This record gives sequence, C-alpha cells and structure tokens, in this order.
Amino acid sequence: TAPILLADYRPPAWTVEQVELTFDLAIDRAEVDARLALRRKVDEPIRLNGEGLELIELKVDGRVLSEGEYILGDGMLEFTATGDTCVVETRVALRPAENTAFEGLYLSGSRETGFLLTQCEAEGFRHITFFPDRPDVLSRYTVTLRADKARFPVLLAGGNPDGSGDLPEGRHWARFVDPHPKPSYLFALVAGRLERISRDHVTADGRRVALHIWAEPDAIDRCDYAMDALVRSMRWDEDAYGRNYDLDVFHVVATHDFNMGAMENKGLNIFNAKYLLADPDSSTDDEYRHVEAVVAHEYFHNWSGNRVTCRDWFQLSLKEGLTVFREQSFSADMNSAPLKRIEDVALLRRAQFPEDAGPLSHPVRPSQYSEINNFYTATVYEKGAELVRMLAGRLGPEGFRQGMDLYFARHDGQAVTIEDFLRALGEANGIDLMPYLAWYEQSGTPRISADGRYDAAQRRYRLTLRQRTPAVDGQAARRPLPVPVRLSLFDPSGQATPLRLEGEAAPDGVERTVVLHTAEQVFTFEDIAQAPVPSLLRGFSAPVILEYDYAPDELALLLRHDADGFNRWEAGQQLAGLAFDDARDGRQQGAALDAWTTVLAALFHDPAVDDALLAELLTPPGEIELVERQPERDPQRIRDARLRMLGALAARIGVPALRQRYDALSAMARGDLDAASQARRQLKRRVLDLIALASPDDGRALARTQYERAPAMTDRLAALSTLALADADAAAEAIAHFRRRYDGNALALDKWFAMQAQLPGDSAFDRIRSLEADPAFTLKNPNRVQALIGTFARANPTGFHRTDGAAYRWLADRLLAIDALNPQVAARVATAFNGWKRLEPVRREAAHAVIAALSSRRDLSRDLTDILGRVAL
Ligand code: HT7
Ligand code: ZN
Repeated sequence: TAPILLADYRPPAWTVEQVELTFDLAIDRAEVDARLALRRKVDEPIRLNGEGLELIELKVDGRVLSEGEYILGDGMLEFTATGDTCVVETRVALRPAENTAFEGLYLSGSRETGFLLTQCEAEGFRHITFFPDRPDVLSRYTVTLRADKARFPVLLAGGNPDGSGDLPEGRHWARFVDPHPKPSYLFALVAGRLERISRDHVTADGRRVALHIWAEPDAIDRCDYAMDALVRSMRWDEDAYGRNYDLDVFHVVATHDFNMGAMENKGLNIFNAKYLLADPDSSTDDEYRHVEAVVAHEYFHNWSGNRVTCRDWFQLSLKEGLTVFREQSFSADMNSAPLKRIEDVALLRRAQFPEDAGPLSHPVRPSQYSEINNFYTATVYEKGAELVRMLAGRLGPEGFRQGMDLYFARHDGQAVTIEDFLRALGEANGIDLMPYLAWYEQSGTPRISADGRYDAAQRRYRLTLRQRTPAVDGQAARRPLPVPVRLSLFDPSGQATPLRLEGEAAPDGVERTVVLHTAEQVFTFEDIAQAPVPSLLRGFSAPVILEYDYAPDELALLLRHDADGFNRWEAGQQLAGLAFDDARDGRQQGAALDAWTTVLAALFHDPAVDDALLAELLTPPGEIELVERQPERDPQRIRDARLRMLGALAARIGVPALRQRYDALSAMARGDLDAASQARRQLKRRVLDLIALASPDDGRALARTQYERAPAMTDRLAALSTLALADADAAAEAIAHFRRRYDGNALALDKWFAMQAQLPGDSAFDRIRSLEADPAFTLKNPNRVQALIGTFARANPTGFHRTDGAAYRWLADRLLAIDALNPQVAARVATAFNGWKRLEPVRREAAHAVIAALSSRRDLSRDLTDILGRVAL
C-alpha cells in the first residue's frame, strides 16, 4: 500500500460532535451501538474507518441503509448524506477473545478470570466501531457499558460516572460522560473482576478527585507505590506548569497483556503491569524508578496530548517528546538531577543514536509512514524530548513557563502541529523559534567538531565549532541547525575560568551557552591566563555527537574536577572509550587505559564522591555503544576488550580495597527505597562485578551469599546475574531456585528470562532454545516475548551475532509466528536487525540472506513488512 504523506494532509470532511456508545460486553462476542452526530465541513461523502467489524445495521438520520446504499471495503464504510448535519447509527459485533493483536477490544488473561479492555492509540478505535479515526476529530463521548454482573462486576470508561444499575438476567450497566472533547484514540473501557485502591486528591484549583488504581486480586497489594507516584505527579504538574486535573475521577488499570508501556486514555490510564506494580520482593530499584516515571508520563499527557492533541500522527512528538521532557524534569526533581540526566543521555545513545545511524533513521517529525505504530520510536520520544529541552534552555525557566502557558491556553481543545508549539513558545517571549523546526525535519545525529587554540601572548582562547549531519541514503543535504553549546574552561589546576567573550565589557560567570547557527563559527574568549581544558556541551545541551580531540590527561582533569555532574561522567565515558581502544589494540600500558584506571582508583577512595555517582563512573559504555567505535563490528572482540579494561581497573583498585568496600556496603544493606540505600546497592553491584573479574572464586562466593541473604529483588537479581556471568553451570542451582520461588509471578519471571537471555557466548543460543521450552514461555504475551527473544536479539551481541547465522534464522522463524498473533510486537522485535549492515562481512552476509528471504514474503503484516522493507534497503 502507498505510504501516507504529511504533504497530503487535509482537514476532515465531516467532524463528529457527539458520540454515544453502548456496549454489550462478553468474552466471545460483544456488540457495539454507536450514535454519531456529524457536521459537514467539506462537500464530500461520509467516510468512516472500520476494520474487522461485523456490520449488523447502519442508519442515517433514522433510516436503515440497504446494502446498495453504502460501500464497505478496504477498512472504510462510505455513504452520502444530504444536509450539513446528520446522525449516523451503527451496530457492529466484535470477537474480543480472538483478538491476539491487543488493538481494539481484547481479553487480558484467561477466559475464566481475565478482563476485557481496549487499546486505541494509534488506530485501534476503528477495530471497535465505524468512525473517522484520526486525531483531529474531537468529540464529546457518552458511554454505556452492559454486561453480566458476576463475570464483569467492574465496568469502567473514561469520563465522569453518570449512573449505574441492575438489568434483568443477572446483568448490570454503568454510564460515563466525558465533558472534554477528545480524539478517538483516547477512548477506553475496562470490564472484569478487578480490585482497587483509592485515594482523594484536591487539585490546586479546588477540585476533589477520586483516584482509583485497579488490578487483578493477586496484584492489588503491589499498587501503593504507583498511587504515591500519581499523587506526586499531580502535585508537581500543578506547581511546575499550573496544570490541574479536570475530571472527578481518575482510573488507572494494570494488565499483563499490553503491547507498549502504558496508555494515557482520558480519565482511564491503562498500564502494562510492568510499569505499575512494584514491591520489594519482586521489583528492582530501577523498576521502582520506571514506575514513578511512567505513572507521571501518562498523567502529564492529560494536558500535553489530551487537552492539546496532535493534528495528525506526523506530529506525534508534539505530545510524546514534550511529555517525555516533562517526565524527565519531574524525575530530576524527585530524585537526583545529574543521575537522571546521565540515565536519559545513556538511553538516547543506546537506543536513538543507533536508530538514527541505520536504515530506520527518520526525523522527529517524519514526512511519511506506511504503518504509524512503527513510529513510536526512540527518535520521536527521546530525541523529541531533547528538542524540547533545547527550547526550554533557550528561553530559560520563566520564559519557557510563559511559553507553555500560552501554548496550553491558546490551543486547549485543539489538535495542533509542531509549528503551533514553536509559535506559542516563541511569541510568549518575542523570539522567533522557527529555525528550530529544522531539528524536527532532519534525521541523523549532527556531529559537532570543536577545535580550541590558545594564544598565550594575547591571553586569548579561540574555539572553532563546526557542524555537519551525515546524510542518510537518498535524503537531501542537511541544513545547519541552531546548536546550543554550554561550556566552561578549566585551568590546569581544575578551576573554572571567568568567561568574557570578545567584545564584552566584563566576564559573565564561569559557564556560558554559545549557539552555533551556521556550518562554522569561532568564539573568542579573552583574559584567559593559561591554556584551558574546555568542558563542552555541559549537561548535554544538544543531542549531537561532539568531536574534540581530548588527550587522556585532559579528560582525567575533567573527570576529577568538572562541577557539572553530567560532564564529569561524560569525561569518564570518553576516557573509557579511549581506554577501550587501548585494550582492544593490545596496549595494556596505553596512556588512556592508565589514566582511566588511575583516576577511577583515586575517586574510588575519595569520600567526596557519592556512591551513586561512583557507581556510574565505574560503569564504562556497554558493548552495544562500544560497537560504534568499530568500523566493522565483531561483537566477540568488543566484549573481550571491554572485559580486559574492566580487569585492569579491578587490578588497579585491588581486590582487598574492593572487598573492604563491598563488606562495608553489605553491612549497611537494608531493603529501603531511599536514594542513599539505592545508591549503595548500585555501587555494591559494580564492586561485586569487579571482584568477580579480578578474583573469580571470591566473586562467586560473595554472589552466592548475596543471593541467599538478599532482603529484596535488587540485590537478589544482581547476585544471580553475577553468578551466572561468572559460570552459568555453577549458577544452575540458584537459577532453578529463582524459577521455583517466583513461579506464578509474571514480572519476576520476565526478569529470570531476560537475565539468562543476556548471558554471552557460544552456549547462549542453545540456552535460549531450552528457555523457549519452559512452560511459562509463550509467544502470546508481549512482555515474555520481549524478555526472552527481544533481550537476546538486542542485548546479547555475542550470543545473537553468531558467525553461522543460526540465531538470525531462528529469529526470522519466531517473527513469522509472532506476526501471526501480534503484528506490533513482531515489528518491534524485528528492529533488532537494524544494524546488520555494519557487521563484519561473515555475519553481514548471514544476516542479509535471512532479512532478504523474510522481507520478500507476501504473507506478513503491514507492520512487519514496513520494518523489514526499510531494514533491508
Ligand atoms: N501514547 C502511548 C502510546 C501507546 C501505543 C502506541 C501504539 C500501540 C500501542 C500503544 N500503547 C500505548 C504511550 C505513551 O507514550 O504514553
Ligand atoms: Zn507518551
């Protein structure tokens, strides 16, 4: 099918002002009555999307249309109407239990105990009823649910409750009215046997809101942390953005059967249980943070996405990039800001940079798509958030808040574009932000090369910045972008120097932001007493790759002295990259390897470095990021070199010092969730891994004891992983113990599958195949598929990229099976093939043969066809 183009956008010919939906719900067959009040905008027939629907009846203005009076085919129902308004009534039947794609109305869990729910973003509503299923059609919804009361005691839809009662034959009903016009992708319902926890929240503008979190009975006692996070999020949005919640109730529901993380349906958020349930026995510290972040993200969408929505799906980052940025700011306020920044940039580099460097590269605002579900990407989310961060940095905190206030006020109840966003932010500040549109329209990661020249006679430092964005195949040459570069200059003693730019009367602090607008610009700093070491792109002020030819001792200086927590970590990462080159090329005495191990060993003993930062500093870039340093990728070489550099670090610190630190951290171990306890666990994990490298017997013994005594999941899983990495056979007993201990706990078992899916080496592939035979493994559950197959293909480079190509052929086979059940999940897993072109020749050929054979098939979903077609290019 032909792709959909942004350039072809036309406003809807008919809008829907009012929607009345009545559902008769049951597991095998549900009926949906829809009554739509339409208004004509353009002289065209009425066209309603509808897929997989059994049409029972169609009425226009009260008259039943016979078969010759409408056209039904190709996902569309078309008929004509004469007036400027008309009422369309349809009745359709659906089959929820047969819906394995989890789009539209489907069953979560078993027929006996499971519940019904919907997922409509992006185009799921057309699987529920005939409708102009596009985000620029905003309507008021009244929803009535009817079902058997014993089987479906809880009936929920978005909006305020508007009555409920009993019906004959053991059935009941409930009605919901949503006063806020919304696009169809935000519609949701839930029906089944669920339990709830509740809390009241009074908004800053005085509305009393009943908050309910719903889960299946065995999970309801794991929802308290999410409730606390929700209340924190509501309060934060009131304070930071002046945004209040706008209905009398807010429901949140957990399901184990979900294609993505969570969904911001108006008044009825639905969550993948992975991002809602948390308890110390089954959740790690990272997972607690993810729950807080995702609860906040979905809640923040109530304004950035729901009250102000997207005109079309090309504008997806308008809501997603903005909401990720809002969530990042919230998490930074709730936790440690530098650590959050490190985490976010690490994610951007791990997920978005490779995406943007390969065949799936696309702009934050794509100009075409053939399957929109494939554009919920790291580029739209994470790079999109970086663009909002740049805009916020450009305007400053007060200017950004004024801009956001204008954006929300001006566009409340509208479906808008990225241009509208830039205009509102700019106009509130009297600044033209349109040059930033190029960031949304151009794909690829810009490279900024920096070159500093010190003139001792003139006491002057000239910094030349150049930008270029490598063009991806077949795309137009790149325009220069506005690139904010925040910087400081350090003297050789590690002091930041006051900064006076040429032409200025006096210095303005020790940190400045210069903006590179053209391909090349020179910035001259005056009164610089000694040749400085520049700390560039502080806080990661733009989503670019910085090229500056640092000497190892310059990076060591920044790693010791940079006051910007992010750049301090960054100096360590850069230095680790150079140390990796030494280790890879056999320079065991190399200057970078020496500098890296020396500084880290000193920081290890420095009481001024806090545990959390030290844990991050002791973690060099992962195998997946390090492949970027290799022109042609050989995963085994990369893994071996990385282990050699870590071994050198462990040797430099010394096993006795590592042991002493490990024991001290263990003595303070409690299962508490406060930041200091989390930091200790994180550091303990790093220290244990170093011990296991330098002294495998000690490492194994400590890991075994830690596994047995762990008060909570973080320590337990870390110990299990260390044990298994040290010697998978020796860990077999503990692995089996974990499996028994958590039998029936889906989220804990996902971690069990994922941990083993990452174990490297020749035996990895056989291990995966025996894990597939575990009775708990199923291709029907997206979390399980991601835990085993997704983790293996994406996070186990040595195991997946076998030279014989066996794992590629196996993945192709599994993709076929997953695609027949759930195309969205198949397409996501298939993105693991993204980097095949840069593999070394033997693996590249093997991957190419598999991708070519798979992508030539005609029996694949549109989702999988789209990914494979682009990857194969
Ligand atoms: N806005 C939500 C996106 C989403 C989604 C997209 C496609 C298919 C299924 C989906 N489930 C949720 C999630 C978010 O960004 O908040
Ligand atoms: Zn979102």
